[in-house]
Amino acid sequence: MQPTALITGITGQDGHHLTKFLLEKDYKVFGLVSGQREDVSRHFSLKFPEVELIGGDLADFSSLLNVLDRVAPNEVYNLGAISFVGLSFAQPELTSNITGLGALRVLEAVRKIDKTNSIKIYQASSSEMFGKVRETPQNELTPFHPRSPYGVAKCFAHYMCVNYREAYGMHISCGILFNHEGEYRGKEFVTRKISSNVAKLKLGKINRFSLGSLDPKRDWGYAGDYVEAMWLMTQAKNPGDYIVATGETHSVRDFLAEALNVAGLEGGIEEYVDYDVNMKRPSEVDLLVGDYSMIKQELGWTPKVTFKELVRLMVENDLIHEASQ
Ligand code: GDR
Repeated sequence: MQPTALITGITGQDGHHLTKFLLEKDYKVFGLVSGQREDVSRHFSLKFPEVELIGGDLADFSSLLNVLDRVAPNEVYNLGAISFVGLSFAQPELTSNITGLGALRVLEAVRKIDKTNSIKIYQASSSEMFGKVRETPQNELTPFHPRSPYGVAKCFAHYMCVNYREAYGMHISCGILFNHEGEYRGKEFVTRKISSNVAKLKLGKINRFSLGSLDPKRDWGYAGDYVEAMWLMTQAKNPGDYIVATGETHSVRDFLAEALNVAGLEGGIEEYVDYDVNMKRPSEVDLLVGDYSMIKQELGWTPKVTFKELVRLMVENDLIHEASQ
């Protein structure tokens, strides 16, 4: 029988990649979309006409019950969240409600609907939970120390998943995903902000642009690689929590320098980039790098796209995109 998946946050970056991945595996894919974002849904439907989008909201428990009842999925991927760390400082309560309590509502709705305890759940946990890191690299046993309302909300969701797995024997897996980027990344995130502005510089549309601190270091992988890890977790006999990362770390400065290099822009960073104090976060995460040996050993997953390939892919994509605007 054709497997069925329900994806929350389907119109986001990971939703795009996961939808593509599951359609190629012949899944019937359903997506939860909030009614307030009709333009986004329309755009998504043009790209993936075979996917059925259903109105609902992570803030509304009854809508989740209705959607699950109607779809009767084999797998649920909870990717929906307020996902921009910077915004979470300005809207901590909304972030807690959607990113934190939203995950609990999904778990509780599945528990109510799933009489045979057969639905498998993937929860998008985050390296932001490590925050002020206690050890480097971070692994599945590293304690959490979140540094933003977003990180705190993700910790809440993560521990709820662990609790529902232990309390009710549900098949729930959390992927502790480190930063993952690509052509569908929103322009509020630093990698896409860099690739789109570097493309504009190259095309002569702008002369300079602004960024916050160039010092933070992240473990940047390709989102297209990471959705395979999500799927492997839902297929595994036993659920579990896994680090999904590349094992390499690079600063924002490194990403910027490589992007300028790909575009063939010479003269150094200072010639193109100003410092924007508004981008400074009240508390910052300085360095993240993940140890993905557990998922490699247990589920056979490894990242494929390298840092340099990722930067190239994003800059080349934006050069095409910006040229057509
Ligand atoms: P992050 O991603 O917070 O790591 O969370 P983001 O790309 O927003 O920031 C990465 C680092 O770059 C610094 N920075 C800037 N960031 C933005 N957005 N804009 C700037 O101009 C800028 N200048 C410097 C930031 O301060 C930060 O240190 C991402 C999100 O996708 C989360 O949802 C996800 O859980 C984690 O990755 C893993």
